[in-house]
Amino acid sequence: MLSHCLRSPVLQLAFFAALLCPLSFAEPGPSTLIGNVPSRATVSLDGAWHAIVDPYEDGLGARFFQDAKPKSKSDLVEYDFETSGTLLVPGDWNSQRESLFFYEGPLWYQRTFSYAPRPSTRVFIYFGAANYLARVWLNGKKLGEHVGGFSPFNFEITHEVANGLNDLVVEVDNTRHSDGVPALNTDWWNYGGLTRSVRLVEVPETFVKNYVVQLEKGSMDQIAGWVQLDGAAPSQPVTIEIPELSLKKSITTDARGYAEFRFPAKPHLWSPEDPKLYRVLLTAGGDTLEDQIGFRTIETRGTKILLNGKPIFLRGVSMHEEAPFRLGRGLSEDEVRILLQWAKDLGCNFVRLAHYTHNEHVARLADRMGLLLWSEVPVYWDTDWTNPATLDNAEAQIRDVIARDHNRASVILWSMSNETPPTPPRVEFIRSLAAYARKNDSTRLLTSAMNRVGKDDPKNRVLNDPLGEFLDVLGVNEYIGWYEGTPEDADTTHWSSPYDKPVIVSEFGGGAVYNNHGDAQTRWTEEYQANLYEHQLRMLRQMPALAGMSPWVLMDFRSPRRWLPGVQDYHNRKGLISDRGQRKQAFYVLQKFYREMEAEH
Ligand code: GCB
Repeated sequence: MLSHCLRSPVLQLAFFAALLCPLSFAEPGPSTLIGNVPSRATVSLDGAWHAIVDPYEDGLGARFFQDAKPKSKSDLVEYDFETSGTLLVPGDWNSQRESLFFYEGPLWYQRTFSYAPRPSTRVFIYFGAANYLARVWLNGKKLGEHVGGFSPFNFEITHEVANGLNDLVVEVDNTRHSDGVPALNTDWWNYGGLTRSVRLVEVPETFVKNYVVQLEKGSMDQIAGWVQLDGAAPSQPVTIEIPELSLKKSITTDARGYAEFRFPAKPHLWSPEDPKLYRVLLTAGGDTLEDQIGFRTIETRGTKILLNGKPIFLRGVSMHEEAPFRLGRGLSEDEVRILLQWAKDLGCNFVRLAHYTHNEHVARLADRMGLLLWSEVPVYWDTDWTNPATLDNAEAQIRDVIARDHNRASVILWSMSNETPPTPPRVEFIRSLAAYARKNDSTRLLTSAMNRVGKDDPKNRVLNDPLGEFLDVLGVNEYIGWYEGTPEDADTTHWSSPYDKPVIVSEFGGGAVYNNHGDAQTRWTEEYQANLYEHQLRMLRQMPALAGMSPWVLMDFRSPRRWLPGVQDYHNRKGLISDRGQRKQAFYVLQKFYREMEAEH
């Protein structure tokens, strides 16, 4: 990915400048990303874009990026964006056109925009995400490429953007690859398209590219962090202000635009019960950036997770980035709020964002609503463990979500992977990925959802995946009562772990069709699912080292590998809530349990 993005000379410079930065407690990393774009004044390019479906990928050879029109009556041009129909951005194409429901392959987007360049202003084009490969051209000139369906990326266009009308063409290709991240098989819909907002970001010539402002690890009275400037005058005074704490500090960046800071402060601590956010202002040169930041600590001690120094039990639920009531990607802030409010109604203080980076509204809303988050990269099931390019790809994805969300108090866990086999190459892959994540953010906890447990005696399960050594928190997915045995088997199953670390049961559950009733032995009934939850919860109460759980899953979601007609119809039905917002019986079983846990902790 990096090599693709580095085709732009400006980004190359930024990249090598960033590489020179000293490694510290939270190094800025080689990311070319602009941080905190949602807080900047941007020009939205969302709306209807022209779209050409190109199943054989002939558009490259036919030079769609030139958006040509016949110059004469006899001129042959075999495509025409203007008359090819439109698709909404942000959005996936699968749920916008019936003919594209199962479509995987290349599709070309085009739109024009007017622009009036302003003096001393740099312009970037920022994509919230495009699944999976994106190639971008402006006025016929290639800006670069990006691989990875869930991370943001940007290209500088200061010297490419025209005064007046500009023509933007983006090829998006959601073909799956065995060496991709994720690889070939997933239990979620491979929604293709420009699935998040596209914006123009204007910044002064030298600007705040990224920053971290948070409590220093292990401290409740020191705020620490770093600022990275980008531009021709990288050495500048930078002011960091937190008006409510009457704090105003100035530092000066070095020749590479980088500075660290540390100063005493006693902020009121952020927690799910009291999600206090402070207005934080960063000023450098002509750039002022505003953020809303919560201050909290997160650490582990033995088998406990400590938030602000006190043990916390994570009452969670897993969720996909799938829109309520309509299914699909391209979620608005209001749609994210609905999902997070459902989690709160369930009694949650924690949400597992499965299985990839979710959109940028989520962590911001979670900061405001008081929800802790587990954020994951899509190293899912079979991955090309020995391929260095695959590891680079996974590293780029974790690097970019860290660069996007490292100021969000809600995010406490970075998850490296989901359900991967404990073979030596996989252990080595995830060990490297975890080391890389820690280098980019040493303040948060690392985890993985594991599912291979020592099962010599199925009644005594041992969480002994060798990966446990490199993680702070052990995630475990188990499906007693659904993929193995009966729900009652949970009553006599015991768990242990050789690691003195907290455990989160990151998945358990079973499928039910809303309003399908029967006895508790009949699959797909609400009664079966509710009974499964009853037995699971009884078992989990006895589980030593249990620090939290995120059952599978908040809402029914689309999956290509769920075929059963009349029951699944290409949906995974393990939701506690249907895709139409109806709550199943198991929702109330879990809600009751969470009320009890809240009272006990
Ligand atoms: C799992 C996976 C999740 C699936 C779920 C299921 O173990 O982690 O992605 O959707 O099981 O429903 O089978």
